[in-house]
Amino acid sequence: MISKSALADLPSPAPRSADPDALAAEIIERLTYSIGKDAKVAKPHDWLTATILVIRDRVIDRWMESTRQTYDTGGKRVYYLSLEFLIGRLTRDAVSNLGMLDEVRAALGSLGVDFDAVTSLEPDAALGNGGLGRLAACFMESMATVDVPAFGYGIRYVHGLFRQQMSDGWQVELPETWLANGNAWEFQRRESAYEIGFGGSVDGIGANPAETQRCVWKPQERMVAVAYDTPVVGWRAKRVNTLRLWTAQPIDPILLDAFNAGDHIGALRESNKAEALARVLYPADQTPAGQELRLRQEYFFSSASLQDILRRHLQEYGDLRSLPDKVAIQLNDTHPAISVAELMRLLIDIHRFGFDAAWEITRKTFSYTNHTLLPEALESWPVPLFERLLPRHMQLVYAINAKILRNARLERGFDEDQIRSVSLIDEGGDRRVRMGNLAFVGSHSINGVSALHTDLMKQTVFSDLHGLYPDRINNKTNGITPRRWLMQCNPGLFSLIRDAIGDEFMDNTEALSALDAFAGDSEFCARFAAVKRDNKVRLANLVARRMGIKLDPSAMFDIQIKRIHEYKRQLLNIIEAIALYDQIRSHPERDWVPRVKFLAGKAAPSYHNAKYIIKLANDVARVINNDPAVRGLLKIAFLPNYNVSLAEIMVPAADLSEQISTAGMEASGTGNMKFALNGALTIGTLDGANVEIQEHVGKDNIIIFGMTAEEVAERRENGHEPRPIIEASRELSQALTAIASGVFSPDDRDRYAGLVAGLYDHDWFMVAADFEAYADAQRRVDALWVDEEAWYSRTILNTSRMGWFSSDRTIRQYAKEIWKAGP
Ligand code: B1N
Repeated sequence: MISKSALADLPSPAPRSADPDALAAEIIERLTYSIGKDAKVAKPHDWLTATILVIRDRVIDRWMESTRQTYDTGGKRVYYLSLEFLIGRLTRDAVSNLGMLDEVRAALGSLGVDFDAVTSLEPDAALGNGGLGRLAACFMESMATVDVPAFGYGIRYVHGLFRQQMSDGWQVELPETWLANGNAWEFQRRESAYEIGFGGSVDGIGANPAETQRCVWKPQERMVAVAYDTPVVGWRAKRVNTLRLWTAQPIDPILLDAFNAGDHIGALRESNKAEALARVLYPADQTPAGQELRLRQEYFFSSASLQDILRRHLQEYGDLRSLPDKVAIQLNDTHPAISVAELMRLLIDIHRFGFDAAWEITRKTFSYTNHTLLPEALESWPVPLFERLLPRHMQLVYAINAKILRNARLERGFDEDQIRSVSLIDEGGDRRVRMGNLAFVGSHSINGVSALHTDLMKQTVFSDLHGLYPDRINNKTNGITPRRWLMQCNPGLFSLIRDAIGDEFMDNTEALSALDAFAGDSEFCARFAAVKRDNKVRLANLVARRMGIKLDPSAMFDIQIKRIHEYKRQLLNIIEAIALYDQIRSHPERDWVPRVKFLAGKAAPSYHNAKYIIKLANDVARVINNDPAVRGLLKIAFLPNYNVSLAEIMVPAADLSEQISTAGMEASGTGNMKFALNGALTIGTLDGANVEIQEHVGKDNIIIFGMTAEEVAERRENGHEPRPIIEASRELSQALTAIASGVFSPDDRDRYAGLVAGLYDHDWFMVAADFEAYADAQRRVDALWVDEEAWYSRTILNTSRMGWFSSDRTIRQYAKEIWKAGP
């Protein structure tokens, strides 16, 4: 150990330089002394690791400075609890935000190494399913950028989201192994380790033990959460925050007493159980996993994070009463909602607070973001499972519920229906703990992720809770980081914009609005078009290389990329493609606009219909792409293994962005924002953030079609009858007949009978109901495409007017209105 007085005299290293020669020298040094390779025989992955180590030093300088600053100023810290962080690659983002792209490129170039080739070897950190996880990643970057002291807390899954392989057009899931070759961006923190318990029993204390008073929980099973930290660099490296991911370890690598007693296998069983906990991300988007292991994951990372937060607060301030003044905890959906009960437990059982005082601290500290209203996506746990795994938390949930219901009944005059709906326990059928209600009552702020979604939250799922606590629900429309989703993924557009309007937009995305003045400038339109074309050539080359499909970059690139889900209506897109195919063959004399329809996305492994939609896309693509009668006017490509890195190539190459969910079902969407920012026109429904995108870009610069959320609700209410609608549309019935009769599946003619029957029987997602409107909208798109200059002028106005959708804006709103933190 080092004495305190000696600590004060310890020297600090000199900050690292950004000079290319110094960088090159250090890269060689790391190659030699950290990796043990001579530059002459170094492999590309060795260069990548050496480069990361050198960049990392620069990040660490800023990281330590940020930490010091938060300690010195006593600033409030924000903790973002999320079971998912869909980060993608880290290296280029870090270099770019450090402002060292040119220098690092030059340094590697001087050593004969290509920066892009080397950084593309980095595996994606795919610790998330889709929009919710990617939002968490954008928020981490924006919190560092706008100078909010923040920690992200999550799980260090050994296997992130599965790799999707296509086998004869079917999705096959393969394990993803991002850590297989190590991860130079993370630091294990052995000292940040906490015990996590499961099961066992609860003892009261004293003569008349009450659940609301201090108890002793004796878990039957215990494990340890150990922290791994990854630095998150903000724009211009003003601040570097921490993403802290927990891994599970057995209490003792080998339970020594069992081992000594000769039970070697029994001793290692415990260790397997611990390590299983953080092994794999649940691949279900919007469908709660429902398995015990998932609840274990949720509790494990909630408890570890809260213990860490309380330890840090006590060390700094010595008293937990000031917790809400110094700590804001954001619950990313209900996945960490057990935190509400866990903080109560820690305050009451460990830190000896009374129930009411603990409840006040809890509510002031937490806030909760809801990301979906789909009934099947709302998390709830069977009471028996909850009770067995977390007996003390079950008591606290009952105690909280009693308090809430008493208030609702006695002070607010709630009737039995309202009581049933605000209760933390769902009593209909098997009894279940409702995590949404727990998160709601345990938070001072509950936010939706787009204006429409927030309205619907008030009207539907949370209407009675909203009646009970009318000032808690608020809106924070999602955003995306313009660093990754413009500057880095679209360098051509980035420099074109810079040439036109200068640098201000780099620090204030809304300054992009200066581009409005260029929408009528034909020379600028031509340059904008040239950038788009380069991006399309790059994507076409990728498709040729990976799939052997030849694409014409002058065709319209029409792209739908997102998780495969019936409410997102990839099926509507595919059916329209079939109808267009029929039209082209029936009317070869017309001037058809050449199109390539791109689709990509993963299906939850157990989602039957979603997997059939993928197979259908591939079956239809095979038939259309090989039919000489379409003369290449229509091509379809389903790109395998959609992930963040593939999105970074596809988004800048899009002419048309498909955002066609059934109105009322997509909470926000964020892909919609990425495309519009990069100069694609949107074809979409009035759903999620599309509504606000239309308000910003203007009605003439977006193609809206279909039923509104209100109309969908009304139609469902009154009983939707799809059959007459289908029969009234020749195009639609022809397309459906073709699918159902096996035109695209000659090897198995009944393959799609079920999928098509669903449209005739109930059409829950309004595919049939919206088909005509969608097909008409697509022909309007064709008409717009023909006037090339007008098209680009519209796309420029999209780029120009999307600045508001920066996640910097979103984070500033959270910081000011919910967290009361930051500058
Ligand atoms: O969250 C995104 C939104 O932009 C999307 O519209 C929304 O669909 C998405 C359970 C979810 N909502 N719910 C989930 C993910 C995983 C899981 O296990 C639910 N994802 C969303 C960001 O706000």
